[in-house]
Amino acid sequence: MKALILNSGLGSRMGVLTAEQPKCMTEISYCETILSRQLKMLAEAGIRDVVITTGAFAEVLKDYCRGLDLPLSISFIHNPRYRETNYIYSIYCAREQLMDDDILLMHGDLVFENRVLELVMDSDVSCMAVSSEIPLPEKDFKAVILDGIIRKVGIDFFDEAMAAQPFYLLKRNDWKVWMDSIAGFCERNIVTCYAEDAFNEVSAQCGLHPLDIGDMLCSEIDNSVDLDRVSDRLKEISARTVYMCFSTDMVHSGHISIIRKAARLGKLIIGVLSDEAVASYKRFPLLPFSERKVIFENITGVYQVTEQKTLSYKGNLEKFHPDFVVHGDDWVKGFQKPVRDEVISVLASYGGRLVEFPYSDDEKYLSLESRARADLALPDVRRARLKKMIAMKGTVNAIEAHSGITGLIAEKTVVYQNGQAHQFDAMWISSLCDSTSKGKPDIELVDMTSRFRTIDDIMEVTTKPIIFDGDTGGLTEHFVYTVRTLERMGVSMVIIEDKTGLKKNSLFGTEVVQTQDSIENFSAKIQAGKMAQKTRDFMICARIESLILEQGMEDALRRAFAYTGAGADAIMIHSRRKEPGEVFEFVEKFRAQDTVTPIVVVPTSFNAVTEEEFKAKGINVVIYANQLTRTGFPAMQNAARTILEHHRAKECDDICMPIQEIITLIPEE
Ligand code: SPV
Ligand code: MG
Repeated sequence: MKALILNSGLGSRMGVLTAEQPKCMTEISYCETILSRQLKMLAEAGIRDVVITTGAFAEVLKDYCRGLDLPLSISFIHNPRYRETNYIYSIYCAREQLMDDDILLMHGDLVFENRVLELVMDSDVSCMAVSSEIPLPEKDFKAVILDGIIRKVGIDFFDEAMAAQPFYLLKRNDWKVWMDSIAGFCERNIVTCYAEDAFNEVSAQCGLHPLDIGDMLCSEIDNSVDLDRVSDRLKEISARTVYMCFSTDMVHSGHISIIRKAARLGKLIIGVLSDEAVASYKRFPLLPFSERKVIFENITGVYQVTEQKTLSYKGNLEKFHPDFVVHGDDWVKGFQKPVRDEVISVLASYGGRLVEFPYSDDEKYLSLESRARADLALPDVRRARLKKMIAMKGTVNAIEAHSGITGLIAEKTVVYQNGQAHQFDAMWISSLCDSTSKGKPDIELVDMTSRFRTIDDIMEVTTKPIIFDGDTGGLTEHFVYTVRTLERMGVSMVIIEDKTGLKKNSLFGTEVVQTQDSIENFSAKIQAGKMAQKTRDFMICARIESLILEQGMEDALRRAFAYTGAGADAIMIHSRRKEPGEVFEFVEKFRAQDTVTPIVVVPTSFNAVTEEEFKAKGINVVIYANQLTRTGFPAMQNAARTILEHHRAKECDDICMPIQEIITLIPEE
């Protein structure tokens, strides 16, 4: 596409302003002339070739254009008869430069806003800018429209007409028809009329469509009154702001292209989603907020970058009051719809507008995302993430997984509530559930090799960090090997409990015989584990069973400080009471002396407490230790009973996942 700018006119109605230079060099805003503004906008929109017709002060104009130093190849075509002819003759002079291309035609005194340029350039058909909102002008151009096609353009038509501006996109075939007509006029020396008179003779073959630009700025400057009016509008336009939000950590050409478009609407403020919001919305960001912010700050066209702490735009919209919010049209439906609805209502409250561009679901971008996910599963990346999550969110949650499929449930389950997304931060490989799924009691009977196999099954299909239930850790001499293996696999944390001998599940409490280890022995085990690990990321958490075994708060606290002294990276305090009182008392007393060591809880019995309440108390990891197992097996038992009762499977169908769903549940990579 080539741009053609007609600058051969004398501009005599501009008075002194055109005494020494062409009209297009009139200043319209600070440091900007009509022409510099046009050329900059064309260059930014990707136009490379421009033809400018010249008349008076041709050399002044050429020097000026060169001085602008824009990435444009400009051909200057002089109309030697500029005093006695109209621009129909200038176009005729330039005809050889204007063959075989789509032409963006504009008058040299036309000032327009970026949205107009974008609409005209994006048109699939030949078009002319018209306005349904501006009253018909007395003296300026009007377009007569019949059956959706422009039949005539001129100043004397008032019926079936709309106000029109000399701003056209002409597809090459339509342009050829018009050009031939222009040539016919000029060769008959009809050179003082408008080029549009030549168009009117061939309009039926041109297919020129009206493009309604409403009240957007697109105006010629004929005199000083126009100049003042347009300059005022430009001040208003240059103060406009645009807001966009990004969660991405991999900026690609699709993002750049939408940023470019958005920046043409005004000063672009980008909200970069906080790490916490990104992690809850899709996955842990590969780059932290601080780095993502710097990337956006350095993209051309970005005016300001700010943090958006939630998926909701409300806070930032109320703070910045942008004139526009730009987004892809993918959020019209789906989980982001409530976010969009809220944006629309906040914008409506102060008169802002939402601009949506078509969303590109390009294959190459999707594969970037799946590569990022694959990276998250690498041992080093996965292992380090639990610590980062705790630092980032303060409190993280984990759900039990004991197989590939339960791992996938932990990985993929997302709940959207009021424009917020919630998902689990990590997985807990419970000894109870791992044993149960193998039909065995939770007494350290399932050996470590088998437990590692479970971890591997889960790791193969997931990316989230793993907390491993290491039971008692076994003999210290064995525990050091366990630590090394877990660390190598990419597990983030092992939790070992301070029991010895035949371990039973804590939820039995004192109903069964269980022996607590001595502080010395257990501390030595922790120390040996810490010595064995190779990375800084891996965490050993000491689980205190004093409350379970009714040894009292003092004992629990004494152990907690001894274990952290021995190097424990975190403390888990366990309880089987329905009320959280003793856990909260422990946390309060522990926090009075230690504000940093993460505290872990497993609220199987005190399950009425919410994550927010745990967070408020200073608890950092909340583990839902067995809920998938406790819901999955009863459903299976029910199915088995139903079949036995009916001697067939039909009655079971209602409680079964459809065959089609089960065979497509796991997508092939
Ligand atoms: C497990 O899930 O195996 C645990 C937690 O160790 S509890 O069952 O509460 O002891
Ligand atoms: Mg256990």
